[in-house]
Parts: sequence; C-alpha cells; structure tokens
Amino acid sequence: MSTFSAIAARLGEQAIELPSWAFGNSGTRFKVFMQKGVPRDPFEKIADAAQVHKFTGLAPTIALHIPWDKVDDYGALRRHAEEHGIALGTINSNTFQDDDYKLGSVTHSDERIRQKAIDHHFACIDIMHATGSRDLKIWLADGTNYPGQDDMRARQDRLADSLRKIYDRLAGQQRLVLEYKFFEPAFYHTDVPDWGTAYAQVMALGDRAVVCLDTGHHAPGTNIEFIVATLLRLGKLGSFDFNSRFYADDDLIVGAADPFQLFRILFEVIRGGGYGRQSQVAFMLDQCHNIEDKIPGQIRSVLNVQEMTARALLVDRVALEAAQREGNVLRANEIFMDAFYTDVRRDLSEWRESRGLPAKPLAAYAASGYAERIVRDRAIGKQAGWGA
Ligand code: PSV
Ligand code: MN
Ligand code: MN
Repeated sequence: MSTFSAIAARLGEQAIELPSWAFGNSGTRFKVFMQKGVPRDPFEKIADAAQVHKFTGLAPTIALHIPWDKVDDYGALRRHAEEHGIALGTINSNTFQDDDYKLGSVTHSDERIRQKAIDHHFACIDIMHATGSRDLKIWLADGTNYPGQDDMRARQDRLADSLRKIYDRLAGQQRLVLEYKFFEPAFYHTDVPDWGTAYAQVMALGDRAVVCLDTGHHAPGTNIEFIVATLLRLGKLGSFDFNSRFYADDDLIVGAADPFQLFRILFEVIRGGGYGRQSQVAFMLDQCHNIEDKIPGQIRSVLNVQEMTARALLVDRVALEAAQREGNVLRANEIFMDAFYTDVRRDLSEWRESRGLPAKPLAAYAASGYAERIVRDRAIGKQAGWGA
C-alpha cells in the first residue's frame, strides 16, 4: 500500500464546491425546521460557506441557484465572495417552482412555456458572465405521472431542441452540465432519468456539454462507480453532486450512509483521471441539513470526501494491476480493501496543521464563536430557505 506521505501532496489538489442552499432552512414535505442564525440572503450564505473553507481549506467555491440566489448586482456578489476568500462557482437553474412548469419546462408541448424555460437559462448565462462561473448546471423536474399522459419520445425531441438553444448561447469555456435523476417529482417517467439519456443528449450538443452525476439519483443497488468509470472513459463526466442516501434522494451528508461506496466512487475518479488540478470534473455537494447544524454539516461533509479521497489514493495500483493480471481474485480484493480500512484521520490532522489549518476543523469552528455571532446578528429578518 502507498504511504500517507506519498499521497499528501495530491490531497492539496482537492477542491469541493458547496451548494448555497445547504446553508438555508430546509426540510421534507412534512416540515421545514427553522434554525437560528440561518442566512437571510445570498451574501450571508457566502459568508457561511467561507467559514467551511476557512476551517478546512477544502471548499474554495460556492454554487448558486437561480432564482433562489437572485440579487440585483452579481458583480457585488462576486466581490463579496472574493473578500471572504472564496469564489462563485456553478450556476444551477431552476425551472421547477412555477405553475407554468406543472407539465414540464424545456420539454413542454406548449412553445410559450418552453421558451420561458429557455429564457430562464439565458438569464442564468448572463449571470455566469457577471459571476465568472464556468458551469451551467441543469436539473429538470420534467416528467409524467401516468402512462399515456404525454408522448415520451416527442419530449426527448423537444428536450434536444431546447438544450441546443441553451448550449449555443454559451460563450468561451462555459459548459452545460446536465443532471439526471431516476424519479421525483415525476413518478412514472422522468425526461432525463439516467446517465445514458444524459449522455445521449450532451453528446448531440458538443464538447462543452457534460453530465452531472448526483450520487442520490439512482435506484438502490446501482453500481455508481461503474457509471463514473464509463463517463470518464467517454470524456463526459462533468461534475458530481455528492450526498448520501438510505432510500431515495435523501440529500444526507456525503459518506454518512455508505462510506465504502464513496471510497469506490473516488477510486474510479482517481483511476480515470477525474481528480486533481488538471481534471475537468467538478466536485460539488448537493445536500440539505434539515435537523443538524448547517455549517458544521458542511464541514463534516467535505472532511468525509477528503478522508475517502485519501484512502482511495492509498490503493497500491501497481500491485492491484499485477494481482488483476494474474487473476488473483482474493489478493486484488485484499489490496483494495487494505486501503479502504486504513484510518487516515490522524494523518489528515497533521496534514492540516502542516498547512496552517486547524487539526480538528469542527472543534475549531465551534470554538470560534461564529455560530453564536450569527444567531445574535441575524435575529431580525426573513431567513433563506430551500426555495428562497
Ligand atoms: C433535486 O433532486 C435536486 O436535489 C437536484 O439534485 C438538483 O441538483 C438540486 O435539487 C438543486 O436544483
Ligand atoms: Mn443534485
Ligand atoms: Mn437531488
């Protein structure tokens, strides 16, 4: 197995983008629990995200969601982020909270509604120019609830046509990142349900159209690392939305439900060239902290990704390939599992200290007084929530 010191430098290449919506109030369809000190606007979400970066050194960017993070002056928002030591990242579009979109957005049979959804993406691209964002992430709630409700094939045609218009509007190095999800909110069929559909749609667009893999968007038992390997092989893995799940799209803390799956995914990412400064794969979180504190929830999340990245980097790939070539099944599996079972927590604490970061980020955050300060300072005003 590789040693920790052999992989330490590579850990310095890790950057994980935080979702602005993780800092707002959230819940299930049963109840949204309000927490004290939660941001009241995108500026405060950025300030909170900067805390995660300050204590971990792992989260230099924050993704925005439009219209949830709508402001008058995106240049000012960008400067605000920079003043806090982070940058604005992916722009996530939202075409799922408007009555017009009840039966679909970019796939809708009504041209007026389709154009409205396309125009929203055009507006997102304008925002990207001001924020300096590279990626436009499109997740669609489009789908149907009943067999026969609409023509599924015609919807694919309309999807392709709408995406083409959006893609053609991108400039320079900007990318279109298409996210798939197997169900919800539609229950019979989803217009972009799986990686194959997303791949077919982005392939038709061009080089700067890629796929987003949200780890919570597959049927239970799906071999997600195989999808990672396949999309990397095809040069079409654009980004991750990391989270974990026990049942469906639970949006729980990444690595909380199945650390071994996260390890397996990260191993394939590294093996396929998706990790590090040269890689074009964006690591992002897509989570909600419904019952736990939000900033510590995000700190825990990025640390979990880092921990499993370290373990995945520890896999002795030379020995593994030799065992695979020899057909030594048990040896190959042992090499893989040895890395997974390695406790890297103490090494990571030392690694952090060697970079001027706190050995224990969660404890350092708790001791900083920031949580108490935001409870005090944000006592008046409407809090941001999932959807605002
Ligand atoms: C909805 O399932 C979702 O979680 C998608 O994963 C998006 O990325 C996110 O919401 C924000 O739109
Ligand atoms: Mn997602
Ligand atoms: Mn989701």
